[in-house]
Amino acid sequence: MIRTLLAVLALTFAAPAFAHDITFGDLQLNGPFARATLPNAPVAGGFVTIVNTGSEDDRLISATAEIAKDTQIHEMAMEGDVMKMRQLPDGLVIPAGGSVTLEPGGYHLMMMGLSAPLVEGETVPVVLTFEKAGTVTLDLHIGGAAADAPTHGH
Ligand SMILES: [Cu+2]
Repeated sequence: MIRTLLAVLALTFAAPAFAHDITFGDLQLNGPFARATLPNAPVAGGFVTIVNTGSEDDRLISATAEIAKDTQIHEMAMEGDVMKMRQLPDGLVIPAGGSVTLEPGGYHLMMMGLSAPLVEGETVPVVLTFEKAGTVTLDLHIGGAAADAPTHGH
């Protein structure tokens, strides 16, 4: 229920600003965004909806960002009453004919060890590698530092 609400809020908040959608083989990468960070913030999340129009599953296996020492694929999940996040060591399956949304409170790209803050209105490039589709560079549009940004325990 909370996740659904967050998803609706995130979509409502962010949808009009998106102009960085790309189509890449059988994949559509829609609405890539990140949120502005404070100076010296150690981490930032990256978000995008990945649609697989093909007939075979694909898998997001890695991500890199020049701005970060390390970029990981994470999920948020409830552990008892506590929202925690963890790295997905096997990546994220994008089912054939389906889609996966990376969003605040859910799956996300975790940029760790930032060398510079993320500035609202700019973009930050990330390189995504998929098992079948290959490697693509995606520009994340940097929005405001929204108050409902996920809390990260790193
Ligand atoms: Cu994370």
